Amino acid sequence: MPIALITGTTAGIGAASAKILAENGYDLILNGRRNDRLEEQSRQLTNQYGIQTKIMHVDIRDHEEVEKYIANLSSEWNSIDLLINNAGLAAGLSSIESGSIDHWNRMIDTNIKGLLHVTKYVTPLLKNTKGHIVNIGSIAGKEVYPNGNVYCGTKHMVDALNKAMRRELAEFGVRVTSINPGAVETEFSVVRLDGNFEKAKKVYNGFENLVAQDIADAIWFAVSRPKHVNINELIIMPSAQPAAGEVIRNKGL
Ligand code: NDP
Ligand code: 8X3
Repeated sequence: MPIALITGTTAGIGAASAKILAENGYDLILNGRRNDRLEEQSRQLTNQYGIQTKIMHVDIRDHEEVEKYIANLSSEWNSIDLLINNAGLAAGLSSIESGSIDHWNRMIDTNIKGLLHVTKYVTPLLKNTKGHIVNIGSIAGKEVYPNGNVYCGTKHMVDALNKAMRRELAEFGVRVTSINPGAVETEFSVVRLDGNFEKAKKVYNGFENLVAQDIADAIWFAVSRPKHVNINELIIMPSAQPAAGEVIRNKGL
């Protein structure tokens, strides 16, 4: 069975990706900080799809923990075919002058440094299998919008790293893809708005947002192409979101 390591499987896009890969016979290394969710997810996927799962209860911001976890993988688990760099977040929505340093650090440490930590230690394993890296970027890595400043910056970095990885890894037969969504209703806005569920709900009012399954389907499309086909990048938007930060509401779209 092929093996995938997905970061951030306890919610949203990561959880939907874990499900679609399990349906397609992947054994999974499941990552996140909320261990109760990881344990429940592991049980469910194993029972429902008959796959093997392994929990990676590691905060990807901690490079020493990431290194230790990957180095200690047994021979049954270290033959990784697919890495999905999904874990990430937006924190806050404000101008630079009124931005929170704590929010900035969380985004930079997770979206950029966390992704680098996991990629650094998993890449040698992917070279052995001629595997695939899927980086979850964002429309915020292609465009910017007012008050999105640092989040957009981190996702522009993911876009650059995605291109850099492809250039470094093509000669080893490792494919590299980025998937760049617009508004997907997950826990994303609740996290961004510091747990304010009411305000988070309003982000998706008056139009049909994407759901995590839409993105998981796109990931599976990229992953399931034949080996000679590399999907470099996909941008996937709600039909009612023609650009970053611009949504057409209350028109039945
Ligand atoms: P969710 O908040 O629903 O899920 C985020 C996941 O990341 C959770 O499983 C969370 O798990 C995990 N995570 C966060 N920080 C860490 C960490 N330090 N270490 C390990 N895991 C971590 O958001 P989405 O599913 O929407 O987001 C997934 C990715 O998609 C992100 O990179 C996001 O930027 C990107 N994206 C989202 C869009 C959207 O509109 N929703 C659009 C474009 C891109 P836990 O809390 O248990 O650690
Ligand atoms: C999340 C999408 O448009 O909120 O990356 O930045 S957006």
